[in-house]
Amino acid sequence: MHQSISIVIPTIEEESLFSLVEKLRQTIGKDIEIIIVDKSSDTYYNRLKSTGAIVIRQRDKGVESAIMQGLRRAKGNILASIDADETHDISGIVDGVKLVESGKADLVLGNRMGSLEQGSMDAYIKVGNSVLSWMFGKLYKTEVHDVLTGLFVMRRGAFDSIREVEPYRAGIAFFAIELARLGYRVREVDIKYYKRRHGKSKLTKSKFAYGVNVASHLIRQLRDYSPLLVFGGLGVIVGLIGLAIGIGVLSDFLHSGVFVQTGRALAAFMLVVLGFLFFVAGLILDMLLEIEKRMVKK
Ligand SMILES: Nc1nc2c(ncn2[C@@H]2O[C@H](COP(=O)(O)OP(=O)(O)O)[C@@H](O)[C@H]2O)c(=O)[nH]1
Ligand SMILES: [Mg+2]
Repeated sequence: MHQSISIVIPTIEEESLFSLVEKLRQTIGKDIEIIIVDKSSDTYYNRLKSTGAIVIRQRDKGVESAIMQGLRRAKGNILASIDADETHDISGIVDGVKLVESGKADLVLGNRMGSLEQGSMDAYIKVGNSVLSWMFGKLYKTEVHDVLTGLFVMRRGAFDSIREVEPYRAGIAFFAIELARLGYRVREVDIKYYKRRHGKSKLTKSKFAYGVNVASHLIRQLRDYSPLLVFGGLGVIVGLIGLAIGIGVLSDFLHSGVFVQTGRALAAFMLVVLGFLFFVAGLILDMLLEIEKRMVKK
């Protein structure tokens, strides 16, 4: 490899980190710069000295902030990050570096979704991740399947344009969103995803809240320029769910001749009304935005 590579590894007491560092050096090269951003006990921190890597002790919280601190310290032309728990296949870094070097991408995400080891990812994370990745894809017109991944490779120039941005809680999606909105090309490479062998997840107390936060950052950007798409789309979805429930209730009534499903009928009615209100909100916001645009032009 002719480019210099820096790899940032965020960790909270991860036992797997030590063998990961060894493997990275064996696979990618002895000369890679490894930066560990650590938020663990003193005992663990002292053990990190044996890795020969640069070690930063994180004072604040959050994996995004940890990775950001590591990247700011990195000297390489190509920057990468990987979780310390040895769940991500390091071949993703090798393939990602190639893609960045070829000039085809500025940020490469490791896509785990096509190759999940049994029991490595809960069903609801799979669904949430797919929905968020779909939203991201629609918003930035790039096909990605795993915005919640823990592996990426990034071009130095791309990072330099976001190095002062304050990280928000969205994991690696934070980097993907910030770069994509500036027009940098986000691509992905397929990787295997393994089950955690040691310890528990450290990321957050509630992955659901975390997912909602990622969604809210994505929606915030959409809302800023396409309220009709966001609210209108939401209105159509909610309205259709209401209609589907309503049709179910109606067909039961027509079959049996007795009307018993008052609760479901009420829910259906409310969803249709809510859908309609969302749609109207979208129209009004869209109109306001149009007026604002016209005023700016004048
Ligand atoms: N330095 C640092 N590392 C973190 C923090 N939160 C998570 N990590 C590390 O980031 C990686 C991903 O976290 P993990 O708990 O595996 O998340 P999950 O795979 O989504 O369950 C692991 O290496 C964690 O040890 C944090 O606040 N600071
Ligand atoms: Mg993990």
